Formats: sequence, structure tokens, C-alpha cells
Amino acid sequence: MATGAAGVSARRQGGRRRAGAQYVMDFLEATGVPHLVGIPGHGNVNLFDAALDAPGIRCIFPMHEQSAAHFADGYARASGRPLAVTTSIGPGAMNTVVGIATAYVDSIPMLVFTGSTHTYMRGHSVLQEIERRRFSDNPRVMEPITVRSFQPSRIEELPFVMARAWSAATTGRTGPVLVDLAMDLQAEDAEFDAPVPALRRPGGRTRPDADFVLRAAERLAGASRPVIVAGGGVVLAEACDLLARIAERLGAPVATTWMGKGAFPEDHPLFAGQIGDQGSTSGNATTAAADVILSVGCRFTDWSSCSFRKGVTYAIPPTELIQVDIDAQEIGKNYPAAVGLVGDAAAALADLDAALAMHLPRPRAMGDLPWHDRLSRVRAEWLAAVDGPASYAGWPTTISRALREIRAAAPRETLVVTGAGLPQGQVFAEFPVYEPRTHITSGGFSTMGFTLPAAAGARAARPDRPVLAIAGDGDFLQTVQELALLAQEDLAVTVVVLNNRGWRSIRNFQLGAYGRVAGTEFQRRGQPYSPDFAQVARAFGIPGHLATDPTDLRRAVGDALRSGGPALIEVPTAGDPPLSVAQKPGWWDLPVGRHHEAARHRYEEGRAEEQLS
Ligand SMILES: Cc1ncc(C[n+]2csc(CCOP(=O)(O)OP(=O)(O)O)c2C)c(N)n1
Ligand SMILES: [Mg+2]
Repeated sequence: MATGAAGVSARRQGGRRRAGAQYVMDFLEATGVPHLVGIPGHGNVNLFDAALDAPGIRCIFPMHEQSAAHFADGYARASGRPLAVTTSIGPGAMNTVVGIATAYVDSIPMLVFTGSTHTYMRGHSVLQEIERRRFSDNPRVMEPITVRSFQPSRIEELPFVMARAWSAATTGRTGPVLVDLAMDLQAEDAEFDAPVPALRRPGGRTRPDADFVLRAAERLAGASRPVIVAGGGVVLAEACDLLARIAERLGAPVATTWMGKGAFPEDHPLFAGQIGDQGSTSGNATTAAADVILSVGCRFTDWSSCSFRKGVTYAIPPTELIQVDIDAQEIGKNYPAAVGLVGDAAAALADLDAALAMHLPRPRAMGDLPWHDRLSRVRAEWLAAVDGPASYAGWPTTISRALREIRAAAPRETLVVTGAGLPQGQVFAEFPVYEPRTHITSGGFSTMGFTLPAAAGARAARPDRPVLAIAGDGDFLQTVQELALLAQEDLAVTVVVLNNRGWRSIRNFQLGAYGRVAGTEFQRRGQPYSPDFAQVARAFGIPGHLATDPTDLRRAVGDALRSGGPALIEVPTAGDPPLSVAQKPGWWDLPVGRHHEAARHRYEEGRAEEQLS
């Protein structure tokens, strides 16, 4: 039996002798993971070295580990395929936290390999080790933001750990998985059998109980005002076609959450709109008036539910809820569910459609339900409400007008990527998309700094598609260094910076509630401050353009998307209300102190109507 240099016996006979890092690459290749994304340091140089001998894996080097995670996240959201992220020990690992958390909250699969202390030196204050409470303690920082984490102690454990990590990241409710990989385990060798990941992971999909499906179908078929709420789970499960089939069979309007945007074509006659405080009046009015709601892969966040204020997005009860989720813990969490279907969205919707066909063999036509007239009316009202700010002719422009021009310049199949700030909410509500995985946003975590690196990942995943990164100036400045990533990888992302010289979404809130602001406008010596973004792009070797009017903006975006390379367009947007303010067709519980009397009064009125049980 072979003995590794660390004195461990490799149990397997007949395998090939490989270093731990080489085994990790073999495993990744066997799963089809095409990229290892990260920054080399002494804690993970062995992984990058092993990748040189792995023809299936190309390494990608962003300028910050947060971006490595966002890149992998954007890639997975655009394609459904996870990537591997790697960092050195200590600060590199800690730099990924925001990126991993963003992926975790939205159930995006990812494998993260952090370098770690040598197993034989754990706890001895190794450079960059966190060890005051426990040896090699980095993984505990990641505990709440990973679906599982591993810290193997022996090289022999690697096949088991890799298989478990892959299974945890990619099955059931998916998400990021951490493997904290000791430097010696990367370097030592042992005899390993060739990995066969498929044998360690379930095939097929989990299906809900058949009785429950029949009950759900009966209630839905009997509904006079049925509505479907599509969450991110529909996209993750590739269940969008089935969702559309059920919507058409029932004649049910479809509303989408942030994560669900794209699950249903936004020019479909049954599209009701987006829901939540930054959704649409039509979406909220439709879900609030439903008699039966079918929710699919949606966790009813406060953001998409208008903080549960009764009658704004939902009134459950009296509305009856039929809830489909892959995670049983989500059923009945925020609203009582008349029927809870636990299962993969595609499997559940396929079963539900078959059961519905017994009640409704043919799809309902528009107009078959009296409900449809109301849908067309609320939809037209919402589109008219957006038309005002989107027609604004002045310059600096409104974000609504900018989005109208950008949408007009972008082909239908364009991927649009956003992070926190006004662009995130306004793209959600005002920038129509037509296909799943074409709207990518840091949804549940609403992370600033996401847009640029995630768009880079999205473009790497979909080199066949135009990719737009629409960022606020604040969002962009958190990861501006990734212009270097676009340049080095020549990733054709068109970056649009909506520059209102501040964190205006927050400032708008401050003005509305407090009538005064603190720190949300960028200033230098009392004057508005902004870097010259077009110039910044040029400094990174990327064409930069400052848009001068709406027509110029439309032309510049079209040119950039067709250019085949990265480009940046800066758009000056209004900083002050009313032009800086987005439509907020709902309610969001943001506590205000009693010393702001009027705002406090409004806040208490809203809060008194919240339904939490
Ligand atoms: C990492 C992170 N820090 C802070 C916040 C809180 N936050 C949400 S939006 C926002 C301002 C965004 O500014 P910008 O990108 O310029 O967009 P704007 O609202 O000005 O259009 C901030 C600070 C956040 N979501 N994420
Ligand atoms: Mg801003």
C-alpha cells in the first residue's frame, strides 16, 4: 500500500497517484465545471498549479475575491452551471463573504475552495490563520452563508468531501459550499480512483405528494381570480415553460418577484407585473385581489410582499394560497398555505398541469374570465404611470428615460445585470425582459458592488448574448477595479453607469422621512463630486463615453453592444426629487423615530396593517 509523504496510507488500490490539488481539478473536470475563479496566494497556489494540467479548466483572475464570488454567481444565474472560486488563506477568504452571502440568499450554487493552515500546524498562529478561539477558524465565518462546509484533515478524505460538496451545492435547495483546504492536503499525494460524480448525486427531481397535487388542481381550476406568483425557484428549476402552460390553461395572470423576473415574458397578455414596494401597481393590485394564488419557488420576502401589509401585495387570507417550494421549511412560513406542494418546481408544475388538464382540457382564452378585463386595465394604468418619467426630455435625465433608451437599443435577448440602488428597483419594474436568466440581480441580499463582476460572469457564461451591466455610481464604485477583469478577459459587457452623484435611493428616503440628509450625496468642498467615469474606463483600456442626450445614449448603447468588446457609458441622472425618485407602488416597513412626527404617523399607519403570524 502506498504511503503519502504525510505518513498517511492511501487506501485505494489501482488508482492513479495524484496530489490533492490535482484530485480537486480532476473532480471539477468530471463535473464539467469550466472555470476556477480567484486570486492566487500561498494558501492556494497548489490549486492554480494543478489547474495548469487540467485542460477542461480555465482560470479567471478578478482583482478582488468578492468579485470572484460575484463572477461565479453571475455565471450560474446566467447558465445554471456552477463555477469554482478559490482564495488564499485569511484575508482572501474573508473577502469573499459578501459574494458568498449574496449567492446563498438566492440559492445560487457555487464551490468555494479557501486555502487553509497546514493540518499539522493548525492553531500555531500560521500567517493569516484565525485561531484565537478555534484552530483554522475561517469556515465558521462562512457557516451561516453556505449550505455546507468542509475542512478535511486527511488527504484520503478528498474523494468523499468533494462528492459531498458537489451534491450539497447542486441538489435540493442549491447554494454555495465551502471546502477549506489545508495547504498540505493540496500538496501531498495519494492514490485516487477517477472521480465519478454522477454516482454520488441523485438523478431525477423530487415530486410532491400526488393527493396534494389533485387538491391544488381542484382549487385552482375552480378559482375565478387565479394568479400565479413566480419566484426565483421557477428559473432555477428551468420550469418557465411549464409555468406558462399552466398560466395559459388557467387564464391566470402571472406576477413576478425580483428573482422571478424573466420567468414569464413581460409582453405576454397574462403578465400582471412585478410585485413589492418597487414592483408595479398592476402586479400588486392583481395579487392582492386574487381568490387563489399559486406561488412557485418564492419565499415571500418583506420586499416582494410589501412588508406583509394586508391588501397591498397580498391578502392571505381571504386569498387561498397554494405554495410550491423545494424547501419544506418555506411552506407556510410567511403566509398560511391551503395546500403546500414540496418538490422541484418543474416536477411539481408538470404534475399540476396534468391534474389541471382533467378540469381544463384546453387553455382559457383572454376574456374567458371576467378577471381579464381588470388585468388589462391595471396594466395600462401602470404603463401610463411610468410613461411620465420615461418621457422626460431634460438632461441630466431620469433613470426611467435612460432605461427606455437602453431597452430600445438592446436586442430582445440581452442579459441585464443590476445591483443595489435605484437601478436595481427600476430595472425590475421598468425594463421588460422576455426570457429566464436574462435578468440577473443581487436579489435577496441586494448587494452593492455586484453589477460589474456578476455581469462579467454572465458574459463568460453566455458569450452568444449581449450583456448590459446597469449600475448606480455607488454600486459601480464598490467594484470598479473589475474593469481590469473585463479588459483582460475581453468580456463584451456594456457597462452603463447611471450617475446621480450619490447614494440617491437612500437620500430619497432620508428626504421623504426626515426632510434632511446625512452623507448620501457625494461632495467635495461643498460641491457635487463625481469621478469622470468615461475617463476611468479609458484608464483601464476600455472605451468610455459620456452620454449627452437621450438620442446619443440610445446610439451609444447600441454601438457598444455591437462592438464585440467591453465599453462604458456614463449617463448623468437627476439627483433631486421629484426627478430622482422611483415609483414606489407599495409599502415597505422602514422604522422612523417619533421625533419625525409626520413620517412616524404614516409609518405607524402602515405597520398597524401588517399581517404577521
Ligand atoms: C454592500 C452594500 N452596502 C450598502 C447597501 C445599502 N444601499 C442600498 S442602495 C444604496 C445606494 C446605492 O447607490 P447607487 O448605486 O449610486 O444607486 P442610486 O440609489 O444612487 O441610484 C446603498 C448604500 C447595500 N445594499 N449594499
Ligand atoms: Mg447613485
